Amino acid sequence: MTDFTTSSKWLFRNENVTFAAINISRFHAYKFDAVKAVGDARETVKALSVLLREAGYHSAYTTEIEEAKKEWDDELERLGGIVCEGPDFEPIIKARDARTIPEFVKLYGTSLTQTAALATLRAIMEPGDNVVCAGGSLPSDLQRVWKTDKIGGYHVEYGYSCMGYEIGASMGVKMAQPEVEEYTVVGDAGFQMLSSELGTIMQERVKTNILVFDNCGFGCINNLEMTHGIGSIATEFRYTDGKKPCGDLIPMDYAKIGEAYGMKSYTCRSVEELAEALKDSKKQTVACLFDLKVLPKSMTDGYGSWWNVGIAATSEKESVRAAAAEVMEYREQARKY
Ligand SMILES: Cc1ncc(C[n+]2csc(CCOP(=O)(O)OP(=O)(O)O)c2C)c(N)n1
Ligand SMILES: [Mg+2]
Repeated sequence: MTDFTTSSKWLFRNENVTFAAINISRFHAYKFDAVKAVGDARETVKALSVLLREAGYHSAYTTEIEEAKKEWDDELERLGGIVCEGPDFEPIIKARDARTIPEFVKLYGTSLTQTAALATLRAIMEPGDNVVCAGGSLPSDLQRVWKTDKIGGYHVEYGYSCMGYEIGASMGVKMAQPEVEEYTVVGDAGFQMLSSELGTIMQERVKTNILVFDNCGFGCINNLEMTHGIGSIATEFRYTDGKKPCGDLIPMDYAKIGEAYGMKSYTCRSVEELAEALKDSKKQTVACLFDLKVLPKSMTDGYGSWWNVGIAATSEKESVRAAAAEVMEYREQARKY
């Protein structure tokens, strides 16, 4: 019952619903005022099934779960198939600087979207391979679109979503399970925070695969400020006019950073290029870096979710005051515990 899963305690509000929680931590089992069972999940489920069978319990659900799953599988297929066809591309996220998409397409000549890149990666990974992630828009996208096939195969730092964690973690995860491939997905800003750990990866001769999602900025923060009435301020990587970063987008070549460390590097501007690069990387014994030119604003969005984000309650901007009033309204609606 984390912040993401519950939309900051706003999602599950039906007063007629009581939660049953199984958790090894008593503290966590209390969440949502649940009827709690403190213990190992598998053992508790086993014990509960015996008790429920004895009590003659029958679930009221028939095909609902299967249907919901089918609907979601269709949605994942749609997300995985989104391709940018040119400067007029209409990405998932609507709140944006009108300059950004045409400028990015011209800068990199790319058709790759974030959702398609994730789907391509997942399809090419072998069962049992590991994925690592921490900050930016990727942890919430992974929570929505990723399918995990083993315990521990999904190593995502949801505690603080600490940017910079990714590259060190890629090395640690690979060292823990050297027999399978490890794939780290990291935003361009997260990568910039601790790319120096690539040196340690090379020093220890650890073969990791690092996929840098270059969308020219702090994508998820830009989304947040634009949907909270602030506008796009200093969250895209743009040249400054000496005061504000309001100029053109700044091109960056992350593949060259990988090469500088002696890694095998790839630049990917389409699903096809990414698929080829991933296949080739499996033959490499040296660590690999993928510079993915992913369209800004092409991450997932919506699905009726809400996130409790702090915002100034007093501001000269009417749009910020309106956004603050809305946050307060949602907080009122959210469950308190
Ligand atoms: C160390 C750290 N500082 C600040 C933040 C707040 N923060 C969350 S996401 C983000 C921007 C991430 O940009 P990027 O890594 O490029 O990912 P994108 O959102 O573009 O996918 C920031 C500044 C954080 N999570 N960790
Ligand atoms: Mg980014």
